[in-house]
Amino acid sequence: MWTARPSSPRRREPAIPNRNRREEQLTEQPNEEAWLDRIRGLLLGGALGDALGAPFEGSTDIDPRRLHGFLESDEVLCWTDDTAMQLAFAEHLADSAGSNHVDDDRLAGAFAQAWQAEPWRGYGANPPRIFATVLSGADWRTEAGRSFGGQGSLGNGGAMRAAPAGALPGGLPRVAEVARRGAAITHAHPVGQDGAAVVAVAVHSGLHDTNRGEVTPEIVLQDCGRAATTAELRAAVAAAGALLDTSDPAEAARRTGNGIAAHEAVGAALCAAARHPDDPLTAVLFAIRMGGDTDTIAAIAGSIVGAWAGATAIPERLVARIEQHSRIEAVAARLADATLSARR
Ligand code: R7I
Ligand code: MG
Ligand code: MG
Repeated sequence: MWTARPSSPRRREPAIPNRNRREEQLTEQPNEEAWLDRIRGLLLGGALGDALGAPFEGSTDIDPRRLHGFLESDEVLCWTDDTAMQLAFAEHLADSAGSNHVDDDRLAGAFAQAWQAEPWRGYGANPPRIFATVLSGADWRTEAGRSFGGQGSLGNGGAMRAAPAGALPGGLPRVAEVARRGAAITHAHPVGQDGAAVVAVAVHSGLHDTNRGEVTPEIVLQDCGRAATTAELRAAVAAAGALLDTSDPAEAARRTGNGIAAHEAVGAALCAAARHPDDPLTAVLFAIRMGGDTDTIAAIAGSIVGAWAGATAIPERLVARIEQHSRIEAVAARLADATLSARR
């Protein structure tokens, strides 16, 4: 995304562009080849983080030897609900990017069908109930609003699938809005939706670094902070920004949290991404070593840095190990094509 950070990172004074320059950066027409590489990075980086993190989900103390052994093995990298939902969202956006219109009922149907086809992917407690409502033809909006005593879910399930919205044209507010709508199908709580908006904005902000090196993690975090509408997500973005020089994942996790709530997982993922903006694998490994909801934190970090740095920054031997990597490549090609065409 930008020129490599030194191995022992130093705090840099960010060169924050003025608002007009930032608008210009975000609307510049990307190069076709670089765009495809970044969209491939978005989806493959997310699947990589999900699959590498999955065996450690819920652990507080990550054994580095076990993580290293898994990384060096030949095992297929099997992903979970995070990637299943991300792919369903990406496919929907690829189909609708041209019209720049998201049909909430059709999207709800796509999520529900992906769950019905593979209910064993490790879904959270609440979404399957809402997906069953969708499939029965009943009102899923009411069902989503009923969750958790009528406040809706603030889990990270909306955020974990939001990254593809970052590829859409139309600017940061549009991207944030689509991500919120994608989350709202299962997550009626404002924090659940705000987590999704912040993830999509992080992707969008870094994807548009057409003159590589101009957009720093500080600028991305500033865009994220502007997009956040809840105190929880504003605090999560600020926590990630304060941890740019922290090399200890456990210490970082103590500051951001690493739980299943959207603001904790998103804060942790932003921290890992901002620490390693040029290297999706290192960002993913940092995220896993933060512990807690490891598949989700690493999936979000992998999507963000994958989008910033491109798939060419992910080791090929790992891409080859990702379950259904050819299908993921095909979805990426469709999303890249649709989002680029929609800009013309
Ligand atoms: O958010 P969601 O889709 O779960 C995603 C997680 C990721 O880690 C995936 O990898 C997968 O393992 O699941 O599912 P939800 O059931 O909506 O939310 C997840 C959990 O967050 C719930 O089961 C609750 O424990 C908790 N939670 C809440 N707790 C109290 N009050 C969510 N919302 C609330 C709340 O409002
Ligand atoms: Mg999962
Ligand atoms: Mg998880």
